[in-house]
Amino acid sequence: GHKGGVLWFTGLSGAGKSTLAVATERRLFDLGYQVYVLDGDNVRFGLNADLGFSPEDRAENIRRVGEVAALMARAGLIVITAFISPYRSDRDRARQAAGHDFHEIFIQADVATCEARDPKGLYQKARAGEIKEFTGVSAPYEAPDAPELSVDTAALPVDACLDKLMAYVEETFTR
Ligand code: GGZ
Repeated sequence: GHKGGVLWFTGLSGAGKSTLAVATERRLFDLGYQVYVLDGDNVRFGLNADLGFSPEDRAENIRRVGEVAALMARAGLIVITAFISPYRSDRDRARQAAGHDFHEIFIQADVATCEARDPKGLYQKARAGEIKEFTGVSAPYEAPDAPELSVDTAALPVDACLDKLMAYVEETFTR
């Protein structure tokens, strides 16, 4: 089998984290890898249902996800996390929790591109002031300084992003 590890996706809302996480999970699963995605859909409604989007709550969100991801990786899984995780210090703490098996992957797209996509209409609401502290509009996003991998979804089509991710994973997780 393969070793466990954490693929930590970070990027703006609408950058493509969840789309690429689920597509990568599917491809790896079909190749026989044990893989699981943690994202807002399965964490913010359960484990982290008590948390909002203040800087403190985001820090606690990422702290818990980092600890859970580290446990799952230690159990031998490839864990793909898809959270904005806008603060460098929070991501660094998640890295420390996982030890050597942590891979920071920048799912990169500028605010204008994400805002043009706006699949859930959240940017529009944020601009109208209906959502406060929205990342990229009224809350900060601190881009990674030295991610293990960057995937530019504003410049590349989904298939090319996926190929890049798969190439990285297959060279990283020797079977
Ligand atoms: C950013 C928000 C906010 C605010 C709700 N700021 O595109 P989405 O909808 O599906 O993904 C976003 C998700 C972000 O949750 P995370 O747990 O990834 O954030 S963090 O890592 O910063 O804790 C967005 C939605 O929740 N959303 N309000 N104010 N995104």
